[in-house]
Amino acid sequence: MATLSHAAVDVHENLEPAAFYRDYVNAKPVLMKNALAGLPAATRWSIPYLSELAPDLPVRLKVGYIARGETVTTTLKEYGRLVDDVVANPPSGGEPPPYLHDLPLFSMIPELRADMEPFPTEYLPRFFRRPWWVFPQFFVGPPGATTTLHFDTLQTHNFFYQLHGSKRFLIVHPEDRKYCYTYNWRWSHVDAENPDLSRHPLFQRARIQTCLVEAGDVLYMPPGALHHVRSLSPSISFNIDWHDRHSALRGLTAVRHGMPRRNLWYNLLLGFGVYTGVPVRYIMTPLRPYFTYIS
Ligand SMILES: O=C(O)CCC(=O)C(=O)O
Ligand SMILES: [Fe+2]
Repeated sequence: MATLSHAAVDVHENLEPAAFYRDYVNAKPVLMKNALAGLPAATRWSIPYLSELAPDLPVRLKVGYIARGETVTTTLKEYGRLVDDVVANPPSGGEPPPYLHDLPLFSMIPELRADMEPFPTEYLPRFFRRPWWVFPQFFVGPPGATTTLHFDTLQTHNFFYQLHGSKRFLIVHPEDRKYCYTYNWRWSHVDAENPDLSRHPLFQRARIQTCLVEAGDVLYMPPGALHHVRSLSPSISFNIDWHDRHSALRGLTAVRHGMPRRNLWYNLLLGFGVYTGVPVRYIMTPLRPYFTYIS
């Protein structure tokens, strides 16, 4: 086993959209520190708060390693209890704990939207602003909840919004995917936190950045950046996977590099939205399966 040296992700408070597009989009990750600090969600949200709003809501949990895709369904209230158990009796080693992963909670619990206003839509391309709340996918979990190294399936840009608790990200440069021993299109065999360089020697060439993301922060990751994410406490986050014109086009040619064919369809739809500015409701019907498919 080996410890590799990691560079820090750039951190900015008050990064204006123009500077963000000039210096970071399609180039490198950046942490927008406290960008959400004024929103009610950043102080109000906790796992009990969610489960009291919708105790009987059925939620799909991922169990074991996320890449395996195994799920069980429970209620939000039961999941809250499970998180309390993990906090009270932290497991020592073994598989990561069950994780509520990739759920469109703003559609499932519409009351949550008010806690996120005024949402900073000005960083998103126009297509993703109206209405912004159809795009987020939530991640809610106990300390130790982990998503192992992967890149996002449509090769979108990623805004990651942290509202409660904190997470540690390890981020690999998109060009260094060739050192990551990937399988099933986007998953890596490498344990990025504790790489076994005798099995995965090329990984020592990967450029890795690290970042602590805390409640109120927004992290940007460019398309194709691989990321490993660990919750350091009970945590509530959501992301928006978005395209600009460049990434939408690259998302079409990615089938040549092994992207599953059905991603081509979703990238066509999102690209159509980005290029034409059509309101999302006109393409919501064909797009809907995407929101239950990404992982
Ligand atoms: O927060 C996590 O566990 C995973 C986040 C992630 O992979 C993403 O936002 O694409
Ligand atoms: Fe991801």
